[in-house]
Amino acid sequence: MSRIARHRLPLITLALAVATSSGLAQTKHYEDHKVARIEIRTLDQLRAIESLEPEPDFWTHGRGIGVVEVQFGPDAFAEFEALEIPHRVVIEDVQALVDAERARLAEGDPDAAWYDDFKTLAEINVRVDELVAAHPNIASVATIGQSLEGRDIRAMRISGLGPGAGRIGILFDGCQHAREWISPMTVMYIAETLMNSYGTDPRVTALLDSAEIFIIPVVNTDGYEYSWNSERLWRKNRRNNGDGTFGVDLNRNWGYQWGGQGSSGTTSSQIYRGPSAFSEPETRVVRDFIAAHPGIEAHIDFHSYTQLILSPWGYTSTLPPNQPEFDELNALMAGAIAGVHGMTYVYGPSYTTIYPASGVMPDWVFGAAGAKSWTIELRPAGAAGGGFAPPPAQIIPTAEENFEAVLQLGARLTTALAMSFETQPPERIPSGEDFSFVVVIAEVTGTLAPGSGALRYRIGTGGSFSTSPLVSLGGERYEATLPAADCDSMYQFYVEASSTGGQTISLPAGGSLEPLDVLVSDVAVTFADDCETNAGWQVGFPGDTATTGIWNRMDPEGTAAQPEDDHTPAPGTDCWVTDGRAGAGIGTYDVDGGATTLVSPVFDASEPWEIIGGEAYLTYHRWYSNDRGSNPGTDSMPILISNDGGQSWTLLEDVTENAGRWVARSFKVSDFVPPTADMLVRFVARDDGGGSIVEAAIDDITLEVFGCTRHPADFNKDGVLDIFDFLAFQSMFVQRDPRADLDHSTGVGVFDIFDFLEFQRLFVG
Ligand code: 0X9
Ligand code: ZN
Repeated sequence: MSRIARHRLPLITLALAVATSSGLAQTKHYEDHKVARIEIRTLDQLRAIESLEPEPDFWTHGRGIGVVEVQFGPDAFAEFEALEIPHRVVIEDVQALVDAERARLAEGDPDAAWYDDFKTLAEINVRVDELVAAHPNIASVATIGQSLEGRDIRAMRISGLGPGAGRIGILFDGCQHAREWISPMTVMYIAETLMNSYGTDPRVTALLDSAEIFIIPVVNTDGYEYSWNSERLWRKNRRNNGDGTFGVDLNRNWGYQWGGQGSSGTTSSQIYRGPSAFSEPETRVVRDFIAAHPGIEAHIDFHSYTQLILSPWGYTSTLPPNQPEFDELNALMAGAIAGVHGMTYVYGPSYTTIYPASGVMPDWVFGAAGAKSWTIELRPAGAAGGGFAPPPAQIIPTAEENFEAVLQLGARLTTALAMSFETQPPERIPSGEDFSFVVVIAEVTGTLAPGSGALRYRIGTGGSFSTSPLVSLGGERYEATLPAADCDSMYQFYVEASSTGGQTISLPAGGSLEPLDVLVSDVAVTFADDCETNAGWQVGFPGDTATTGIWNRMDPEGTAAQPEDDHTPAPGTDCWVTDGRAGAGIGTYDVDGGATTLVSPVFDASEPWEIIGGEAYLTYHRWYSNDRGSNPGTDSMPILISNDGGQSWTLLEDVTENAGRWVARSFKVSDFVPPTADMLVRFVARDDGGGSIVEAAIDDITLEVFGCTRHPADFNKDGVLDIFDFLAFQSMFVQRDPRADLDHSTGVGVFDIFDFLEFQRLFVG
């Protein structure tokens, strides 16, 4: 493609633009036309609608069982009503919608921004020229051919200034269908935002430095002009079919499986495929452009409306061999869109997600040109939202959400390497020993540069990062090692790797700007119960009235509300559960008739002698289900903690989360009550709602005290060795405290000079 920008405007478009802005009235084509949303239940119903005279215009081109939106002229609508097919009129007066849009456009608003309303072909061409002129180093435009009536079809190229080798091509086009006015606006916005954000937005910069983006704002230039100047709801190109009808559906004219299901050989049809594949200059021009750019690896054909993301194929329900890849990328784009304004775009293979259509552009681009290709149907979701003529306030949000989709798609397709933790590194690691974890580096589109994998770490939040190389474990697995550090220090770290093409990626993605924190600390476990035996738990508490679902300890029998397995890894089998039997039905052994309480044995949360600066954490694994049955979500499971042997209780959490799996919860005891040696925890499963299914289970309960291991001579536990440790030792010695019985050579419990000598030995160290 020529990189030379062309600023010349075709005279014909200028002339038409003048006609448009002077408010030249269109003929009233749609007087008394309505759009109905119809639920088609049988193919007979469909045939009946299709055979009405004149044939109604399917705004949704899906012709099958399901919901369709159809525009009827007055006579056809009367006949349609006689068919008594369930429907709802969503646009009462199509002509009024078109007139209102036209009046608004004719009036204009001199202060309006460009994306505040739809734009003519001439206005789009001017904007393209201005944009390219403003960004000459990264953007260019070329005329890639002419339409049937001789209008230019133009393509922009946008690419960054980084080293050129190996960049992939990505193509976006709009307006194969004349009336889908929001599609050129969307691709123009994408082009413009890419140009304006290069060098400032790191995501755009990265994309443009590893891809060249091609954008064809209007494929069907004749049809688009015609839609502005004559018939607002024109869809096809302007081919004179020679029989009094006009137009070929360009999106049925592509030469891959041309002529099949979901296209028509009838010239008057809105989905007329043309006399042969690529019979139309518009499809030929774009085909040749794609063929001339073999670097194009991905493409999106923008249409409207119904909010869909459609991957190949259109002509068959057979899935492409790389369907998992399409599944991932479809979901990626839908998620990106939802993240911007919360809009839902349904996604999936074209044929099954909406309907069969043959000779569509993405089938050719994927099947013949070998590039991943999609149709995106933009806003609105239905004709009730304006159909092909949505309120102009929809332009910007539609464009924004689709910009995010193409940006994320582009990032995904240009990523050389992908890095992840095999398991998320812990928040705490032990002191005094190296700590290793496994990083997985996948070569997505690139190759890992040998030796480039590195762990970067520092102690504290300032200063420079040190480097330790990743060690290959074979395949995609690499070992990263943090060197041993003193207790109570905090590490910050991230992992980095580069591709042979020079792309560097970090994990977490922000690298040195958002490193992970890990605290170096020791731990004393003072209570650990895997519930494989009864460690002293008690079932029952004053006020319990439950009649079924009483807590017991067993290997649970799975139901829709109760786990099949305990939490402890094999060979563990048992947990505490609100009657672990499955029973005849889901409601047989669930909790009924009030509360059943499980009370733990006493455990010690006080600071162990060997730990200083200790913080006690209680951890348990819980299962809770209250989202089944006739009255779901009406109950909860309070979990309470006591530090005085059960005299007083404080709420830890009131569980309502129906996770459907084991959930680990950890609590810092001092956030609730001062830790003591007299701790209890109590689980209250109850059915107060009536009719609802309540199931709960508890497993793997631990009390861990995190802190630093005491120096053996630090007898007053203040972290320093001095005379006060000797005094503390001496006073404990005098009290015959077993902890002062440091020497056992003369017998356990014998307090003598040898204990003093041992203290001295430890102190000196
Ligand atoms: O029918 C079309 O060409 C597209 N829909 S539109 O309403 N904009 O006309 C969708 C084509 C998607 N591909 C398949 N359904 N196979
Ligand atoms: Zn379309």
